[in-house]
Amino acid sequence: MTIPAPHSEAVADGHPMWLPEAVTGELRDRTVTVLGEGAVLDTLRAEVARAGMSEVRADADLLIAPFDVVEDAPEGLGPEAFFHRVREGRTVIAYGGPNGALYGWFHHLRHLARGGGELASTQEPLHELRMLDHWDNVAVHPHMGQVERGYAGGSIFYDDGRLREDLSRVGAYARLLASIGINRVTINNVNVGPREARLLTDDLGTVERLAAIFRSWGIRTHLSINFASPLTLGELDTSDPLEPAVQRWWRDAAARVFTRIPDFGGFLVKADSEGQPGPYAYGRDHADGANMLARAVAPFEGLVHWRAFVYNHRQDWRDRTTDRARAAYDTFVPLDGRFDDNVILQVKYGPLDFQVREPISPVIPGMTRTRVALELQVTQEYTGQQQHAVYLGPQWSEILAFRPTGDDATLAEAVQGGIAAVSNVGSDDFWTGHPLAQANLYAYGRLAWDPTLDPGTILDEWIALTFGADDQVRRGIRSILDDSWRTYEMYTAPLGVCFMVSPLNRHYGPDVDGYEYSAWGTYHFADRDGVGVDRTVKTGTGFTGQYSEPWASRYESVDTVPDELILFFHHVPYTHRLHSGSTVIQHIYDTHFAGVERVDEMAVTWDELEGRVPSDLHRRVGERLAEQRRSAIEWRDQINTYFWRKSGIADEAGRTIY
Ligand code: GCV
Repeated sequence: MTIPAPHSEAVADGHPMWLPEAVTGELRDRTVTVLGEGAVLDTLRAEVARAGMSEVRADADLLIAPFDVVEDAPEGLGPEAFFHRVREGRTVIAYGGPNGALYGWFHHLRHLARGGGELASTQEPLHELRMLDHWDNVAVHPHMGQVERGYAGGSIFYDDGRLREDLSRVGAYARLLASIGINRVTINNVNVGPREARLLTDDLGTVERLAAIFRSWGIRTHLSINFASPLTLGELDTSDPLEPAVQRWWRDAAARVFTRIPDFGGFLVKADSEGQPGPYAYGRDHADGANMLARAVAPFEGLVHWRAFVYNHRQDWRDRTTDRARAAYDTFVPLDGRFDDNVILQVKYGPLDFQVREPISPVIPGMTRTRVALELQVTQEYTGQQQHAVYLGPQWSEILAFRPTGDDATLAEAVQGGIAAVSNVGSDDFWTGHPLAQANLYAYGRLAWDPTLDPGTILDEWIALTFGADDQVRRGIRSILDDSWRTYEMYTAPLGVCFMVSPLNRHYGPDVDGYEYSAWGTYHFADRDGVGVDRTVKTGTGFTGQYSEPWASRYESVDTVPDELILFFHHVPYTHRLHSGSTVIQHIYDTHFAGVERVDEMAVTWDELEGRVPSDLHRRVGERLAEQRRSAIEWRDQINTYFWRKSGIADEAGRTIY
């Protein structure tokens, strides 16, 4: 089908993201039969009506019906599965349960947007839990604002201390999430302040209203809680998890929530992490803390997502024996086997903090008797803050395809507790600040559904659904985004060394030594001879020993460590020769010059799309590309100059270094 570019679409409420009205154009005046009842099917009926289809009892162009009433439908599949067949002008969407029906419908829209044609496809998500976490504060935080690490305006939920009156955007968002298969949302920041703690008590009405919107799109709502609430809300003088009064407090709190919101998902907890309270204050461990909460929600089939992001953020930089990368494994692996079944340990993909390049966290394969969830960051905290065009699909795809024990299961298969990620949307007209960052949200949902999808194909889908069928637009955006993650890596911190971001400017832009003498445990140890962190068992912090084979040995040796991670695992001389044939110093110079050149090419390609995409969107992306270029040059020049001054080794190509 041909979708006209949505130039003139009325978007009083902002750009529609990837489902403009035009997407359903071809379905107008066609007939449909929808079988089944319930809130989600009501939503689906409203969807088909919105597309201009009319419901008929029989012989419809599109039949949406449960598996058991459709001939040839597959058997033995779960409630989120669907079967989608287009044959001789007739379409069948057979479903396992209401969510499957909705997912099948959106699969059909994707299919039409990409040209349609005959097809027969059965789909079921790999994971039951596909979650988005919002770091939205109800009250504006003095340092972090309305949305912590948010780069797209305010929160779509809250405004200055209260729930927004107009929640139409939340409805539009829930629809978009359903279209990519997200079925869980956490509605407040993991750093839970006093105002946010009240969501669980006297402000439950807020949760109830948001949950009602999400529910109609098959999405269950979760809440971040503050572990010290029994104490800080003034009701008890302790929050010791082994204290019966504390256990009762949480049981009562859970009962209140589930009475009002029977499909409530559960609690997300950041405990004993970056100043958040936790069980340590009472000499208890994370299993004590997590199980206490898990038992409070268990009668209602609720879950506790307990985060593994635990480390000493008050480290002395002089102390070379403490390694932040080791912290989560050292803390949690000894507790493996002690967590209740409804506890999910939520682990960031790398051992540090959502860097552009990190090895996989060894906690994930290390916890074989615990349900573990993978945590990704859609919001681009360390990847350009939605000022830079950085498509993260390839990074996530690489992470999901990693084989932690060599040839056995992929990481995607190993995470029994599903996938979670921090959302990137806000009140901005384009939802995500940088309009091209919408592709990251889209890709996250698609990969959470099927981790084996190709990130390029996912981009094609997003482009078709967003901009229509103009092939020049498709090729242009593909050429800008396909390698943009690697481009960003090229002009920022090199070879897996991490950080080098500005602490003063909220992690945006370069500051090579910004964290070097800080308490945060993120150091690069550059000196006149070399750079990198020795995390080997033989001479370093021993972190490589937390991996299984073949990775433990591969990371331990400079001869076998992958180039892109060498500085994460080793301190090497600037003259060390990489597998690529280049020396470390020359690699730094080359990639930083080339990275900026690639940004220049991105800007030229974007200019050529003028008139083919909505003009306000074209302008916004153009402005962001100009900022990306400025920032990339700053990165290039600070990094190159820093290492030239440290090493005294000139660039072989004689380019300008200051
Ligand atoms: C919500 C990083 C971010 C913090 C964030 C934290 C976390 O440290 O900078 O803003 O806090 O991760 O994941 O808890």
